[in-house]
Amino acid sequence: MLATPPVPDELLQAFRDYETMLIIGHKNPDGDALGSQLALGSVLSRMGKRVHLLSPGPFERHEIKHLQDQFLDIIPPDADPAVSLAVVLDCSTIDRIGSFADAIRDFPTAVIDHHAAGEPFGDITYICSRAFSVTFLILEVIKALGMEPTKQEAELLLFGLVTDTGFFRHVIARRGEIFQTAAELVDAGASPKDAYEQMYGSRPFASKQLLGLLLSRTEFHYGGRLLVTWETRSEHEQYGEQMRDSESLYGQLLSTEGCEAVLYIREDVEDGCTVGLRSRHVVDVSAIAASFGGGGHRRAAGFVHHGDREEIQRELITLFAPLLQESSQKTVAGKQV
Ligand SMILES: [Mn+2]
Repeated sequence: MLATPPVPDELLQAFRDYETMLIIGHKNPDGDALGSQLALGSVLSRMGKRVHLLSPGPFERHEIKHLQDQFLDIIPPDADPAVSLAVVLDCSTIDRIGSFADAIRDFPTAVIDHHAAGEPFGDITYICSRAFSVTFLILEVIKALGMEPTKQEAELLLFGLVTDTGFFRHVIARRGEIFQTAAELVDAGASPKDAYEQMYGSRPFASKQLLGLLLSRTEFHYGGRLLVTWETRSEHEQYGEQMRDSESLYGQLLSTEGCEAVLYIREDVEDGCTVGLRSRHVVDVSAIAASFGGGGHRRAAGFVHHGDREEIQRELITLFAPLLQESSQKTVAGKQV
């Protein structure tokens, strides 16, 4: 078990010194970005700070939709760079915050993040790629400030932790610190049962139908080591972003016998598609995503491609050739084609 690096003193000092906090998370926010923002915002409010929570949205994931009301999509015009600190959470590159990147140009900026790949930015950084989630780091910040999380803050922090670890399924041996952190949060009032219900409970049946469609069209490459599926524009329009259950899709595909990596491409941006990459043991998908201007973690990464879906799909499949043992076999949903 390794200790997390200490929270930089200059970050703690900035939290004490600045009057106003602009807390910003990434586009297409998830439970880690929003949970970190809300929990840190709550702590800083308790310290007497004026807090603005900012998100470029869109709030499309099923489990976070209800949080939208608490976030602004523009910086309040009266925010003064002389007394305000911009705090960017869960972003390895500044373009992840969309138009806020320009808007905070004149503001001192702190960054708290846990991504392996990216282009570091900001005046004060607390970046730890070993951290399971940014909420994991926010708990360190809270303790370093000499405070304890409230029940609500603990719930938000646990929500980020279970989001980014697939409810602890991605945790490997000798990383016991995650359970110490989880225990602290549960003892502070967070409920894993409620967090599970929030993440996976009460999804519309259409999300299961979309999942079935994506599973049934899956292509097998390199003897089943690479599994590839996609969502067309018309399917995306038919089902909508809300019906997407990527977590279940990746879970089903990665648990297929012989599977090492998964590619899931969605025609969900105006002039192109979003590419999601996952791997089990060997392939560092963050390196692949980074070579296309994206980012992420070794086992989970992605990028946006401006261009044709079928073209990038072919290119990516070819890129996996040296990473997975070559085989000419190709099958659809388990059948040879
Ligand atoms: Mn995260």
